[in-house]
Amino acid sequence: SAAKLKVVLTVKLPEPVETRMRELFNTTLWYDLSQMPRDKLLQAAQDCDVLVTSINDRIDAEFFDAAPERLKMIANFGVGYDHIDVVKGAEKGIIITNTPGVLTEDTAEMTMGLILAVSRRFVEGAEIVQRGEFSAWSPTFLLGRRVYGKRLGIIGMGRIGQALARRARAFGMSVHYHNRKPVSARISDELGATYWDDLDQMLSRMDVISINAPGGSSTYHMLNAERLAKLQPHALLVNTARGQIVDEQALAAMLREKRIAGVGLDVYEREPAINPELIGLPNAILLPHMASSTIEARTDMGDRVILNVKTFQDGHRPPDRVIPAML
Ligand code: 8YV
Repeated sequence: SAAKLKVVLTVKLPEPVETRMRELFNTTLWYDLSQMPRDKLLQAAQDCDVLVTSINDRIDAEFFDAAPERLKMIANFGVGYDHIDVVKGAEKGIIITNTPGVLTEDTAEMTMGLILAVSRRFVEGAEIVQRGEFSAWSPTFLLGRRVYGKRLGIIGMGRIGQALARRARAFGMSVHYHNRKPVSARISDELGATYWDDLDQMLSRMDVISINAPGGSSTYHMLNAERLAKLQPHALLVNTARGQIVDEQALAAMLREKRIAGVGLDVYEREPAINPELIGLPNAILLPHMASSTIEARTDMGDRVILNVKTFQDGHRPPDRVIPAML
């Protein structure tokens, strides 16, 4: 069999995943749970065949320019790869892979959970109990809004958007979506989803908006101040995709001015920093990028990374190779 590749991990992976990697490859761990300093990242890439990376690392043009001949593959632990300059990577002939499919249901679950939590004020209620302030019930206490019968507009109808659509239907929502193009007739029939070519029109007609599109330059500030202004004052927005899709400053202003009723956010423009104007608002549920944080998804993501690296080590084309659209 082929010689073992030298694999460097820039982030700690679940124990069973690391154990398996140590068996299959010549694996080094850079045990750094927090953001790794830039020079450390560039250093990590200096002496390996494969770099296993995550959203914490910025794999940009500078990185690729500094990368040695030896580096042949970047295996991303995650489905989104907007932190990787895939065009530059392709120019340098470096194979880039991601982990699609294995965190779809988990992310859709969390998104549906956020829709319910924001609509029905779970967090405000839980905090009242924790503070010992549940003193009496009243008919007008913590009134939320019913999810059943509401219109959900999904921005980005890929795997995760579709998984969310199925859940939303089960909760009695009508499903609408905006996407670069309509989904196939088969999927559209199954989901009973209405396609909106015009995002502004969809925004102005929905009760809940969920962002499930990829990040990167094609969706950067897709929801800018002007677009956000199309939302109705009773509308809710949830984002479990990428923070850069929304102008966070404009969103905070909308919330403070009550031009939107609530938000559920798992992702931010400058993670892990969060715009301070979003903090402390009762109608904003803010989560720390945890939509795919399940034991099952993390294990499956690790298995997917292993499959990609192993396939490459065996001299074949890795299944989850990311190819820049423009090449
Ligand atoms: C991860 C994600 O937590 O897969 C993605 O794109 O955002 C999350 O699942 C993280 O990005 C891992 O790198």
